[in-house]
Amino acid sequence: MTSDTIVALATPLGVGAIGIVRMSGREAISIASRLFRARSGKRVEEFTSFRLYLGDFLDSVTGHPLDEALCVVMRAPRSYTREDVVEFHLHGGPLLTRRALELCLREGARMARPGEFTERAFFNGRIDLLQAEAVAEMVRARSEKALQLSLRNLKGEWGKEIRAWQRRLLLLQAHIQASCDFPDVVDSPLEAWMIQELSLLRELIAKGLEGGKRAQALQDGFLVVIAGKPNVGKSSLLNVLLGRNRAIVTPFPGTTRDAIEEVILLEGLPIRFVDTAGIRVSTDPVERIGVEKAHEYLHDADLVIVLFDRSSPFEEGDREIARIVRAKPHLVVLNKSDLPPALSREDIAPFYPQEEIIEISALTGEGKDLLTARLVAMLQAMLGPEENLTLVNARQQEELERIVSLLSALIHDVEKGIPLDLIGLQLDEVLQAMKRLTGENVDRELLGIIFSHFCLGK
Ligand SMILES: Nc1nc2c(ncn2[C@@H]2O[C@H](COP(=O)(O)OP(=O)(O)OP(=O)(O)O)[C@@H](O)[C@H]2O)c(=O)[nH]1
Ligand SMILES: [Mg+2]
Repeated sequence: MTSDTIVALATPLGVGAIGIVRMSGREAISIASRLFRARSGKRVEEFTSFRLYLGDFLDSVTGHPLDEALCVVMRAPRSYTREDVVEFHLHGGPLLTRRALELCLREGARMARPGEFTERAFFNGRIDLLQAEAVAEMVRARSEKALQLSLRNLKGEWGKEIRAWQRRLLLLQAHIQASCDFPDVVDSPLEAWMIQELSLLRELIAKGLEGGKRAQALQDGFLVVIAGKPNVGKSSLLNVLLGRNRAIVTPFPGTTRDAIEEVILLEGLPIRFVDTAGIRVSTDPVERIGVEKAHEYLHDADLVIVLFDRSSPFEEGDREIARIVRAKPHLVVLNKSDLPPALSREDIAPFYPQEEIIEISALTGEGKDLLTARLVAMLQAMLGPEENLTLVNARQQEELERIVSLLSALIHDVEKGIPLDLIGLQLDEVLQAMKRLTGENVDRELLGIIFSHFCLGK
């Protein structure tokens, strides 16, 4: 163990029931022994690993106790970082925990960088890069489903799958090597089998990638955009869906100018609902920016709720909306069902042949349950069967995409009859990409970027 000793708050800075200060590294135990006096009289150096001791956290400057606290030692290599780790559990006040942190620094620890504990766990071989990334995913999980998926990755399931692909590639490589070295001994032609094997692998990886992209919605939330011309009740609908008055509602068209985004869970699915400015041609510069933003959101949306006002006649503004949204997954909704109708289903039907049209009243809440049920059903369908879902973050997706295209090129070259020694080199490239994926072979700079996205103290 050659690393210096790092320290950070493991709990958020603020008022809490407890605040945890965590240290890891060579000096962790000796620093702790200068800062903690156990009630039992036992020295920190003698603490049993993983056992909590009650005592006083000492202010080493004044010599007085700072707080009554618990201390736990987790000795290397059986700790999160595989180094000696010490945690102090203090009463959770921001002043108190900050002071405790300062005292650790004063005694020789240094402030940890974001994600540095997990980084050490990775460098010391306790977890692979996929597991380290799962920790970050877990912390930012927005739904229970995402939590379950990140736990699977943390337990190494995803890594296992990738390593199984790796092994198949290594086997191929061994065969290529053998037939290059002993062309006379290896008799059966390798090419047909190789093409079959590579195609199968490409299919498996592409499937994993596709599932990963779908699963990402469970982490980031499905982007559901409410769109319509001004005054149809978009903001009212957002408020009804959220169950609280989030957006300003007035009888004046052009009320909402900025996009308003809120995340809620429906049947366990995280949804980012966005209320947008009513789409129209406006001379007001602020509203114009709002309308532009609405278009951007429409472009990015996973699903659009196209909203019409049933109480006012169908006109050009509505036609415009219908034209814009048709290409996206959408739900057609007629609002203000509590008022006498001025717009008929026949007006809208030509734009949405064969589609269900849902009627609601954002004022009374009538029809809301049907709308949310349809919405959830559509999002579930987009998500697909949950058993093939794996959480694949952006970095991993990028690497997998590269692997798929390398495999395609490789298959093509084998088919063309390119000499096997060259094929072997290409295969090597695929294996390198696999190693970057799991972190077996990844450059320091990239690792720095990955871990810097972690929260402090993680
Ligand atoms: N009677 C009735 N009035 C509604 C209903 N939904 C909305 N309204 C009214 O319609 C007006 C416009 O509602 P908003 O929710 O502000 O409409 P909007 O689409 O967000 O409008 P902009 O932000 O201007 O684009 C307000 O006076 C609402 O009270 C409804 O279901 N029934
Ligand atoms: Mg509005």
